[in-house]
Amino acid sequence: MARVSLSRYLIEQQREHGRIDADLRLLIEVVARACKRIAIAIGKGELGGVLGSAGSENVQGEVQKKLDVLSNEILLEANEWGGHLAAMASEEMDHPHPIPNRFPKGEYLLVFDPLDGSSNIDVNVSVGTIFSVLRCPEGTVDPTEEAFLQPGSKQVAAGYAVYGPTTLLALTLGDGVAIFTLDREQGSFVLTSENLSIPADASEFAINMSNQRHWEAPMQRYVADLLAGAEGPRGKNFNMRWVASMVADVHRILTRGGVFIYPIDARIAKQGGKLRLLYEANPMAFIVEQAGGAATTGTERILDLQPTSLHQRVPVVLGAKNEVAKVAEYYREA
Ligand code: P6P
Repeated sequence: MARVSLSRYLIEQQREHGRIDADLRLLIEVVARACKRIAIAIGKGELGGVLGSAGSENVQGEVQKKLDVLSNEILLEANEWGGHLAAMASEEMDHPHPIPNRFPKGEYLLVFDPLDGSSNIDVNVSVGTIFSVLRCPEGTVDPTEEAFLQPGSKQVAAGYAVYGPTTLLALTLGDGVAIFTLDREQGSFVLTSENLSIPADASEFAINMSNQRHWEAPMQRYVADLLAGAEGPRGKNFNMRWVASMVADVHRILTRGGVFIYPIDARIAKQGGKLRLLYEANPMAFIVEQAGGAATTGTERILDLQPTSLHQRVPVVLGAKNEVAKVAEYYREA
């Protein structure tokens, strides 16, 4: 197959499918370039002096790793001059980041988790960057938090980079999902698969079992039935994986199927869940649905949720559509 670079793919999406305009094409290329820089920084590890904590906390009250702060700065710097954005928001910043007045503003909003799963960095496990693109509401001059509070169904693009044995970029523009692999010699992302499809049934589930005693009863029953295997109500055996890096877990599901669950539990009920709606659940839900999967809170479609705050958290059940529907059955029966 002739090598199709990310640039060529985006040009063709613009020219042949009218899916994107020049500003959105620039946005995706700039984010991909930023992800290359993040991949290089991560790849240096201890030799780059970038491991360990930055000695600060983010809005989530989580200790920031040096790479969290560095990745955030790389994405801000890469995107502020291009004239394609009205504003940016990030897991690492309390409030939206305005485009400096010295640069032109555009019609898009970019929201991202610059380095997801960063607790895995110091033990050399795959981590990633997740991003979501929205249109800035008409007539908004200085976008505040409210401009970002749009249902995930309004996303015009979403994607993630996985910094693993290879660096991959997954991207949807609303017309299927494409995966690009970073050619380290050339420094360019090359199309390596498109029109991904998640099998409707799952044989593998991903959940942090150590929280089992805190889950709601329907979730406890659902997982107990998975664990009961062929002799149990499901009549088949299931395998389990938990990387504790959402990007790595979701990428596995996108490429070989399964279901990923971070449910509400008694410890985190008051905060609404663990994963953030705007820059984890929404982009991943868009990607998973574009690959024929489903993404809910357990009962509600994630892309239909009306966000109420920038860093809002929600429970997440995503992946094989029949398995996601099965979880909802357990909740309905309860
Ligand atoms: P736990 C990483 O911190 C993250 O936000 C997701 O990437 C990941 O799926 C989840 O939290 C892991 O949470 O409770 O298993 O450490």
